[in-house]
Amino acid sequence: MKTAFITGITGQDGSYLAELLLDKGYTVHGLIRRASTFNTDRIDHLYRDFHDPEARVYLHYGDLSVSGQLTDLLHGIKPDEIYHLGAQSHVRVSFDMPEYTGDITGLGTLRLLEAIRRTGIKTRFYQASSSEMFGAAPPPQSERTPFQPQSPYAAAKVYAYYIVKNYREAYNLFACNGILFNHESPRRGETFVTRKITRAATRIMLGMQEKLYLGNMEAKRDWGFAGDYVEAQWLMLQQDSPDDFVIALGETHSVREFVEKVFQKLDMDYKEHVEIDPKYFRPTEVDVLLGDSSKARKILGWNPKVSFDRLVDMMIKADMELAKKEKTLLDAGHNINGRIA
Ligand code: NDP
Ligand code: GDR
Repeated sequence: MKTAFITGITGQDGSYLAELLLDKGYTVHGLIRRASTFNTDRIDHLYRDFHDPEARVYLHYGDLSVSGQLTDLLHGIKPDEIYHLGAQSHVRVSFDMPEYTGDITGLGTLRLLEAIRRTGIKTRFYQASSSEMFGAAPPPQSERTPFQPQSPYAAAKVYAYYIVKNYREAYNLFACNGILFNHESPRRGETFVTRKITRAATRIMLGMQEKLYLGNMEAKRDWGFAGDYVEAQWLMLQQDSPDDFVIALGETHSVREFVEKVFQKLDMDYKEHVEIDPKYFRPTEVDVLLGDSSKARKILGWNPKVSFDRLVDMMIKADMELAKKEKTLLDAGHNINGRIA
């Protein structure tokens, strides 16, 4: 039975990956941050009290900013595979918190690599690299496309990408960069644009919200389903030799198209509800992302199952259920958290 260590286990990808690895018989250790509120909603269904003999998920407090503790954790757990998904992952926020983003999203990767080197554990390492690294490079983008990062987040991910390559070459580490294009799901954080749209549209439909405020609606993204993408992460660490792979569905849609589609599916006209708020514009934008994942399809045999249209349906369905629950509570006189992304 293999043991995996996941940073970012409480995030969208971490939760799907933990499910996948548990299904495959792994024992899963995850890094979580101490917070004054619960931050384990996405993995609560996987967790069992550690006194339970069936327990296979173990959570450890820690932070990507603290190297000594990461070293101790890896020394103690000695995982066969490390999936490094933890990051300050919001591009817009990275302009507000560039130093923090550089520290966590960039140096966080180095701290883990150093922990592996110093402890001397034999392990395989997955780095959550991003299509944001391509930035201004014209589409389609593949493993051969030069990076042109357009944000502090993207610059931090470029640093992490190259330090992974360096440790692979310098120390013969089995380390892979998965260059993943945008992937979404009902578990997507509510401040990312797809989820913000499906949350708002379903609430608008049930009369709980009037307007949806967005930024640049002309940006185009290659959106796939997170559940399919974590499978690619696992596949990369099962190969005979380490390599870097682009993971993408291979079609691109604008934010406007996404909004239009969601509202249409709910029989509404988005123009009556959507307004532009410049607050959501970015100082520098990534205009078009369109991934060429032919290498991953050929070498990893990766084959995504969920189409763009089905992804939109999944997200609408889940958010409609959530909105209905909220409405029931509201109608019964309860106060709900009405904070909008
Ligand atoms: P999320 O934002 O949903 O999750 C980020 C995770 O990182 C959370 O578990 C968060 O913990 C954790 N984290 C943040 N800061 C720290 C810290 N200082 N110390 C320890 N943990 C921390 O991201 P996704 O699941 O969407 O993405 C996973 C990874 O993949 C990220 O690295 C992201 O940059 C990258 N990526 C994502 C893509 C996407 O489309 N989703 C595409 C390409 C790359 P907490 O829950 O406590 O906040
Ligand atoms: P992105 O995702 O920046 O691609 O990064 P996000 O959903 O935040 O933005 C996608 C595009 O939509 C435009 N946009 C808005 N975005 C947000 N969040 N909110 C808005 O109101 C809004 N209006 C328009 C943005 O300008 C952008 O062009 C995601 C993250 O998961 C990263 O961690 C990951 O690396 C990349 O995807 C690949």
